[in-house]
Amino acid sequence: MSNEQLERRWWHNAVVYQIYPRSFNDSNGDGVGDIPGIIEKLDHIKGLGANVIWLSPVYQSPMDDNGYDISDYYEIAPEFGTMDDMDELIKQADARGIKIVMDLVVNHTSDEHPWFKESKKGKDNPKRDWYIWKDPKEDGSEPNNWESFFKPKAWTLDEESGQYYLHLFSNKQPDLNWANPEVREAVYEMMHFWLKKGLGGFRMDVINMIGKPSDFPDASIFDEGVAGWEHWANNMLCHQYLREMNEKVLSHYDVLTVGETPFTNTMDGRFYSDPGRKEISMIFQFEHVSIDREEHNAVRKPFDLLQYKSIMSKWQDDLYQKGWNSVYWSNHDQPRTVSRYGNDGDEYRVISAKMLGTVLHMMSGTPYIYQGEELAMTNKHFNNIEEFNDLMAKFHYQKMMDRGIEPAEAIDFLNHFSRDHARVPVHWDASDNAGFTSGTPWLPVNPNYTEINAAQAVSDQGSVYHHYRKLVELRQGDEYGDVVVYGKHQLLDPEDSKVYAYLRFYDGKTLLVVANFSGEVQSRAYDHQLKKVVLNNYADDISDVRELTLSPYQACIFEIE
Ligand code: TEU
Ligand code: CA
Repeated sequence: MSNEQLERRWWHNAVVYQIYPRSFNDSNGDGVGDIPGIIEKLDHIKGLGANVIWLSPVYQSPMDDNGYDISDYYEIAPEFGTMDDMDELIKQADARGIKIVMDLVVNHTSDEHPWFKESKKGKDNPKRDWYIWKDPKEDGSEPNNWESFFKPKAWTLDEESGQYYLHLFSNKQPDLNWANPEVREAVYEMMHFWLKKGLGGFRMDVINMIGKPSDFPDASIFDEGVAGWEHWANNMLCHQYLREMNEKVLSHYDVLTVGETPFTNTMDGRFYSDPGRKEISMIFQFEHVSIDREEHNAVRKPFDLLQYKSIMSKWQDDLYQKGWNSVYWSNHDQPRTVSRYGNDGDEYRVISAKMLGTVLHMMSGTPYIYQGEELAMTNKHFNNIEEFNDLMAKFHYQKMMDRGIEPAEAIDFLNHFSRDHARVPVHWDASDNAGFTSGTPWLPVNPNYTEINAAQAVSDQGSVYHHYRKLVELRQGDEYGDVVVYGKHQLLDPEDSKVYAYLRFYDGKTLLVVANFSGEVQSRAYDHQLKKVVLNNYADDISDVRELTLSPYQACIFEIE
């Protein structure tokens, strides 16, 4: 079966490597990663085969949320470098066949953005309506009961004017008013400025939240997520703004656009990514990373492989020929992949990380590799709340304290889920501070850097880095590229709680992917004739898939008749 209904696009077989600049590589010893530091390491990314870099924000920012609070969209934050450095990065990446995708953070700005400073000046200011200002309720309380991701309430009172402004994130991240056409035009103009530099596209931060219903109704759903989401996530206004953005900006360039979209189902996924709707290339959804916790309430739940398989398969199947997936294990907001889903102990860290990479990279969609995932970097242990940096960790901690949870238990939750795990600097080598900086790193490195680092991984053909490289080669190579990128997907044995197995078909070619998620040996039988073992994270010879003995965390890709 082929997928010819979907017009082929360059980003269909792209592999994205995500860089969180603050934590990637520091070139000048101030302890903060920077753009020249990224340029120094481009060959590491090229060596992996990734051909797109998603660069988390490098714009001017007071860094309340590490750059997701932008105070000037046309300037680079001095700690990250200069506009010349940015131009050089685009050029150097291009010379290696790598496109740069920048983060587009336009649901909100920083409260230190000149637009907001103007807006705050008073009700008559021409920029007042660029943000969302509302009168209090009669009793002086917030205009409605919406919550924020980082604060208890989504509204902050401005004493001077007596009005509240809306912020779905921190009070230093006021939401822009997309209902105002001037705001939209200003955003489009800024997007043209960057795209004209030859960018590969944009990753659009919480883009599914830009539409706010004009009546600002109270939330009535409190059992999941941030109260209010039923009103501001994925509404028709958002789709309308995206189609306008597509017409005025995106349609003029051949770019990859990925919308970050919490609270979405597969039908929403189609609404955003169906090419005929002319919105964006793909979304970045959160269903599968929400299995093991209630994030908003900071409650941990056991990881359930059956649920994981069912969610991933639903996305694979529902978007087939209808839209486009992105697939990922982690990003800068998620814990480390191998610690969360694999086994980060000495014995199985490498094996289980290869298993996880295999399962994900044989799926349809555009895979995202988060910096350090290719080294199987692990979660770091934090001892107390002072050691965390992220504002969300602090917010979750406070929530848990308010619920009467013991500090030790709260720290245990954060040791599983804090966004700081992803933000610990990348381990480049075994020298001081993992070779990340010659100074003092802004967030201390993980002491296990002496064993887990890029120098080791690149020189060891048996490393996770080289396994990922092979997975990328399969996607981009002639032999299996079509089946990996465009093949139809079929989940096998949905009730198998230890082994994840699925098929991919394209034009007479079939792949069988089998992955043991457990630390025990598993025997399984798949009723197919083996043609070739394409990749195996163990060295054993396999001659028959009708009688398979899978070692702990073993993962194989087979071509079958
Ligand atoms: O994240 C949006 C978002 O929904 C996160 O708060 C998410 O719930 C959590 O981080 C996932 O565990 C985006 C950015 O990725 C994040 O870094 C920013 O802090 C946030 O938007 C605000 O811009
Ligand atoms: Ca630096």
